Order: sequence, then structure tokens, then C-alpha cells
Amino acid sequence: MTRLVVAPGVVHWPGYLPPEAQAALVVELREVARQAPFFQPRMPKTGKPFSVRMTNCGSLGWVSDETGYRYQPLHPVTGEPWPPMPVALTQAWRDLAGYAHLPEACLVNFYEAGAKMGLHQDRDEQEFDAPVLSLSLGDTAVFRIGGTQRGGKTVSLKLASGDALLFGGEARLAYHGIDRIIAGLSSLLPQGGRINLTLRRVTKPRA
Ligand code: MD6
Ligand code: FE
Repeated sequence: MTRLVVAPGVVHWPGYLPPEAQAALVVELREVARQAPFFQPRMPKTGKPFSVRMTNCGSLGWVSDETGYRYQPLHPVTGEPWPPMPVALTQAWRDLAGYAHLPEACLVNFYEAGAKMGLHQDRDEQEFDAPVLSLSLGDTAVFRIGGTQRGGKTVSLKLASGDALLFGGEARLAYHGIDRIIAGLSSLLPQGGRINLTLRRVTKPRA
């Protein structure tokens, strides 16, 4: 397995999930999305919709609306608990995260052609000692990462279907985003598009 250190604290495993595991995960994610339909998050204050649609699995889910960003145990539209995390995801976490406790939230982002995500920090969690683990499925993304200050130097890398990316240590609060999606390189999703999963530990584990 190729393990690329992109920057201190940022590790990229191209093709971490083999094609059969990617296909099996897509089947499980269709069930997640049946129980917890994709919703359109909105920017705090302005209410401007994101171009990415989202859902979650696990005991907590990340949501965003006019009142802010937060984690909550219930779907913002259906009011139901998030479905459980597929075992393949907790397995990837055990395999790659190097963190003793299980993740609580898996944010599922869906990008159609033209969707992107602005530079941001992941800082709505209480536990920054845990890394964030990302898995990508479907179309390739151009991912950009910088330092912990906005406006610093950035580098970009492509995330293809099956790739894993870990953000931890001194990179845990690095700015990052998705510049664009490159369609046509993966046949995993018949209608195209990209799914990104980010696994997070939200609460501080009790000692
Ligand atoms: C994406 N990823 O790949 C967006 N956040 O669609 C993220 O925002 C992200 O990949 C924290 C750690 C890893 C990530
Ligand atoms: Fe992020």
C-alpha cells in the first residue's frame, strides 16, 4: 500500500479501498441515504446554499444552517437519528487513524459536476487530538490544502475513487477545500458525481 506524506500530519493512501470494497460501500451508502436523505446545507448567517449535498451516519452528524455549524444526533429535516456507520468505515478508521477511540460522525458529501467546497478548517469538534479521516468515491477531486492561517501557501492534490486521506497532528486545523471535480475517470457511480466521507471523533473521550 502506497503511503504518501503530503505535508506534516497529512497522509494520502491512493487506492486504499479496492474496487470491490468501493462498490460494497456504495451499496451501504445508498441505504444510509434512504434512511437519512441528502439535505442541502446553508451558510451561517447568509443562508446561501452549499453546492454540495450532505448526510451523515454515526451517533452525531454535522449540519449547517443560518444559526451556524454544529453536530447533532438528529437529521435536520426528518428529525430521525442518523443511521449507523457501516462497519467498513470503522474498520478503515481502526486501520489508518492511529487513535484509540472510535469515530462518532461520518459526514457524507455528494458533489455533482460543478460542485466545490471553499477553503475551511474542520474545527467544530471538541477533540482535536483525533485526526479526520477522509475516503473518496466516484469522480476525482482537486483538493487544496494550506496551513493553519488563511491566505498562506497551498498545495493541491487529486483524490481519486478509493483514496484515503488523513488529517491530523499539526495539520488538524489546516485550511483545505475542493477546487473542482474532474468527471469521467471513474465508473463507480453510474450517474457520475463524487462522494466524500469524513470520519470524525467529536467529543473528548472520558479518560
Ligand atoms: C472533500 N473534505 O474531500 C472535503 N476535511 O470533499 C474535507 O473537507 C476534509 O478531506 C477534513 C479532513 C479531510 C477532508
Ligand atoms: Fe473539511
